[in-house]
Amino acid sequence: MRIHTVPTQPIAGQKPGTSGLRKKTPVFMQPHYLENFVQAIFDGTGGAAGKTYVLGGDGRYFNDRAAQVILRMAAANGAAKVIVGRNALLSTPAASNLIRQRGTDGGIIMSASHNPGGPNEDFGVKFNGPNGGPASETVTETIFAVTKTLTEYRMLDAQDVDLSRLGSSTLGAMAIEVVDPVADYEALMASLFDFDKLRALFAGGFRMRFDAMHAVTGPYAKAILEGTLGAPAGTVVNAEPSPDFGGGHPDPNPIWAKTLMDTMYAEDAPDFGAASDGDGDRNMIVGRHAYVTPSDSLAVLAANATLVPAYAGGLKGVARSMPTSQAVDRVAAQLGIACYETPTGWKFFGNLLDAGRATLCGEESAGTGSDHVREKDGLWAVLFWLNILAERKAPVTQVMADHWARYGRNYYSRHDYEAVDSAAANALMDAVRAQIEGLPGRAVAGLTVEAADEFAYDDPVDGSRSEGQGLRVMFEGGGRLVLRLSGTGTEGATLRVYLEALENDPERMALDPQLALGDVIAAAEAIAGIKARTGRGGPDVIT
Ligand code: G16
Repeated sequence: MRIHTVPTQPIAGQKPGTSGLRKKTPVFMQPHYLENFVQAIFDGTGGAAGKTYVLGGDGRYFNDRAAQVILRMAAANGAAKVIVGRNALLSTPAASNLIRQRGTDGGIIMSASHNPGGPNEDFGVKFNGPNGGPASETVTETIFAVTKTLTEYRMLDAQDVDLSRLGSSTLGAMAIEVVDPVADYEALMASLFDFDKLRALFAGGFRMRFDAMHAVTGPYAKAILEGTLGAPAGTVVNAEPSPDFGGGHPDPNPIWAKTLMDTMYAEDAPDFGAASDGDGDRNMIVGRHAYVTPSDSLAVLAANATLVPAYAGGLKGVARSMPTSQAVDRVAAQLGIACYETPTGWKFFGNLLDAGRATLCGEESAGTGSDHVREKDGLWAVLFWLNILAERKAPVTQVMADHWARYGRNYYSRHDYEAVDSAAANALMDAVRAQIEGLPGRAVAGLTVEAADEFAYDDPVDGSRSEGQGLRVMFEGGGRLVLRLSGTGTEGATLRVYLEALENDPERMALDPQLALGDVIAAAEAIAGIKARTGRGGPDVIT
């Protein structure tokens, strides 16, 4: 088999965002586009020669073709071995686990996460390092720098590899091992949670609905929930991964998982509902008639962690992204453990987990995880909740009511303005940035600003500094407004407005969050002039 050195030119705009490079699929399918980026990954990480990688993706359109290209390029670049999920499928947390378990040099994950898939939707590629986590900003900056000077890439002249059959083969001089995408992940879950208790829970008639949203967690949830834990057949719905996610938007929130919400708010609702996203790292938790926000979910997991075998010895610390509500901070304070505040992006948790400073991490964007892998993990969060419910023998509504009674309630919501004109979105951020210094002490919409800044993070482990990570305004009484532009969108700019209000009055724990947040919403409009600047009457998505 011949190795070709293919001449190419730098392609503009290959800058990885919050989590890898995400673009419209037709962009990724342009000549040289994928190839340039993959070569930049290899070159930007010291070359592929002699290295072992994990490869898999969420099964979206172009996943299968991209996998063959990446394998041929890995072989041409001298990689020793690639471990691939069957049919090039691996959920993001399962890939993270394989990278760690097999002690590989990293992995390439093909996914645009919760973004829709299909010939005209989104595709993405990201590199995870040897610790199993998304590459740090330093590494992604190096990869981006390489894309700007690239003049050639290497490609092996070879037929497609049969990725449907488990086992070992070779591609040129490179070894390929096709593995069951579920097996190692399930073994990991069994080592963390009390599977006997969970089997007993389902045997006792506990009813659950898991919506896999036609995405990658279908096979995982079927195998673990219905297969191993004995939940009745039909517990997992939309379980067959499809290249366009059944035409849906595989983002587990009350808007995109509306059918699940309808089921969970019906008269005869099951006891517990959950969903996961395109690549299986996000989760949504909903009890009977009780949606749990991701921020509250993180706080509940932290407060109840010692009920779960893996965390019975207590937590070393917790971490949340800056826009995530401060509910977990209150738990950490009572537990007497550290609570870290990081920029948005799972990559920022890696150092804290590696250094043993944090055990649990979470984000408002429906991600929760722990030191068992270096990615957020959707099904893990679901099993964590099930383990807590099995121990506490209480419905989700009760768990939440008890939690708020003890710690107070951080009402929370995120308003998204999608596909906004980029210049208008940047002008809005600039306008707020210009006000920041003068805000403290000012009264806005009935609230008094206590502090305001542009968030910057100094990593306590490696000393690196990340600036420009969102504008935040803190109000007296614990309320907060955060504004930032998304780093995962593929069209224009997405403005995210994060809203939070603290309530300690036991009589006011069951308000409609949008009402409870009324003052903060009004303050956001007064400070940022969102309607005028975006030309929108209101947010596109409220979660
Ligand atoms: C990615 C990152 C998350 C981040 C989320 C939202 O999630 O892994 O850490 O919170 O994007 O980012 P943004 O607000 O910039 O759109 P995923 O699930 O898309 O990989």
